[in-house]
Amino acid sequence: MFGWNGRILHVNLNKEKAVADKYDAVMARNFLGGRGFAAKILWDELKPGIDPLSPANRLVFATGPLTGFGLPSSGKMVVAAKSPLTWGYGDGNIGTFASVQMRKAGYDAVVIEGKAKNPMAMLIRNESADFFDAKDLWGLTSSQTERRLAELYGHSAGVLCIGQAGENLVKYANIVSQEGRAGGRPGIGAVMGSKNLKAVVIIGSKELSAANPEEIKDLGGEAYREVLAKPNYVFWKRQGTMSTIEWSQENSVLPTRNYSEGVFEKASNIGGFAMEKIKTSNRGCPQCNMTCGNIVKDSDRKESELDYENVAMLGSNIGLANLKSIASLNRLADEYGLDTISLGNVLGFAMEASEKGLIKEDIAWGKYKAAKTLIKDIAYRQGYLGNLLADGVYSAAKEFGGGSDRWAMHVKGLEISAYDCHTTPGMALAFSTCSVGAHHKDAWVISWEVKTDREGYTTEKVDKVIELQRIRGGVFECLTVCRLPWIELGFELEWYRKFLRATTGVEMPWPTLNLIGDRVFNLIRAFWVREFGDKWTADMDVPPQRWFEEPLTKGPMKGKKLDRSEFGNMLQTYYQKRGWDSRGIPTGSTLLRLGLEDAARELRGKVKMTL
Ligand code: PTT
Ligand code: SF4
Repeated sequence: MFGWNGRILHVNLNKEKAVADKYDAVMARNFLGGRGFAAKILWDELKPGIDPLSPANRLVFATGPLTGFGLPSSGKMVVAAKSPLTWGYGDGNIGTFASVQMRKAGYDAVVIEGKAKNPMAMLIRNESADFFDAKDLWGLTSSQTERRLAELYGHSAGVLCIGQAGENLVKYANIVSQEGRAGGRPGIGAVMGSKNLKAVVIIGSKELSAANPEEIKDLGGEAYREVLAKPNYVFWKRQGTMSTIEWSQENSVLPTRNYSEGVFEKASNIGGFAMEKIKTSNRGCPQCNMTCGNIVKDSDRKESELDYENVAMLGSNIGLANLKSIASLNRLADEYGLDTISLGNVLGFAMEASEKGLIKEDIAWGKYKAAKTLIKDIAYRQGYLGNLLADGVYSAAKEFGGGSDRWAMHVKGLEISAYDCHTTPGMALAFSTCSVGAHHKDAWVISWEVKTDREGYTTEKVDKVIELQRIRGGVFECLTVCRLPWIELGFELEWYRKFLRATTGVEMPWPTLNLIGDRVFNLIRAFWVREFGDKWTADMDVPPQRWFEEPLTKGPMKGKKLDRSEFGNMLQTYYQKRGWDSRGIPTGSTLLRLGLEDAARELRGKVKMTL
């Protein structure tokens, strides 16, 4: 095979052993890489019902056939496991040198099982895998850990590590790399912590084999130049994702005070232009020439990297309007290895519970110091509230009672990303049906939706959600390349087919790529259904009650909310188009059409299936 290394490294932490296994061209062509490989590995290797924080869970790091080549924004990888937050499939996408180094070490994925007896770290260097004591690293923040490891192995070594949140099994702990890139929202960092694994260092020095090395060189050069020439390039370098704050405010979708409103009275204090005034530099992922990490000095005079989601969730969603203070909270999240989206959700949820008198702690909207203390409590699971909030809003609502489940903002247990959907049914559908819970990654339909029939529950919207789930959740997550050149600068999709042909020698027309996207999406759905069995109903795919029950009270969309019955109809149309039954379970013929015979067989033994 060209392009793919054809090897996966299987690590067993109980035995402190690593063995490289080959996989064949059928696996490569059917699942491509990244999310496709992760889904297939987790489906094949996990027994349903296992505790995600037990040694039986698998932690998967997976790259794609473009990773490691000189191609734009291709330095990312998927980190995946059964999620301790949702008990379903979980993954995230992280920009890291570890992706490039893993491919150059000769692997396309690393799969880790078992649990080390004591805190441990691993060094993978080409054919060798060494396990070493990490008691000196345990308890350190992510940046302290990375700096120690860089002293030992050099700055170009790839490092994936956890902070204290992962060690303490906070259910939305993520994995951190390069002091500010973080991935694995559904608690993939907690899975790493449950294995007593503080860090994985990867160093590779092999040449990647490509079908057409000359073509890659030419295409790469041309593509990088094309990115630079895009009209929006200069503005993108200035603000990156931060300009979305102004966009969300203008369109009444900026999450404000636990998603009770879509406009924030002080949005201009925390937007892209405010950020530019305190910005010091740009940082980014490997292989990228449109780096978008906005580095600012925070209120503790330390460096913090700002993105839209981080600022909306730790700013407007908790009623905080001081950008430097938001940056400090964001830095703490990176240091502890806490997902900022879930963190902003639990903080907003606790503030609302405090306001409504459901908890005795006094944490008012916008109180920076209270938020800072609470973040530490969560990361260390200390105190009643810190420990409770470390399990996410779904669990906290059960404890708080008082109808708080109606404003616990999650789908399937994963907290919602930073878009209020009182007035955007299409985006609500995207959140409801995303493969990991409420994440915007599979279908960010909202930008198209607000420009078209904004409040409609149309078939066209259903089609658009599915189209995006195929491209973003499928092609980009399987190739593990960054989707932002396409979305933000209009870098044409056709490039990726050309890249794929040059690296692998395989010509994949769009229908084939879409089929792969559907195969992976359906396998992930089968994973969820296998876990939940007969408890799986269409209610798993429903957005939070707040959006149906409490209209917006401010801004141009004042008085609006979602319509429950229209949403239900739209969801059923989505199921029909996906080839799923009325509970959202793939039919036998859908699974067989996608070549998922295993999944069809196993699900038949678990739930009553439609043929
Ligand atoms: C992603 C989610 C996002 S999406 C953001 S900001 W965004 C948050 N970032 C966090 C952070 O930072 N620190 C932290 N402690 N927690 C964080 N949680 C949140 O995680 C990220 C970029 C961004 S910035 C986005 S949109 C795009 N996401 C991509 C994706 O998912 N797939 C893909 N093929 N390309 C993408 N390109 C963009 O990458 P999750 P990163 Mg991330 C500091 O992890 O779990 O997928 O959730 O990886 O390397 O930091 O790049 O406005
Ligand atoms: Fe990373 Fe941003 Fe570049 Fe994407 S555009 S690869 S997120 S630095």
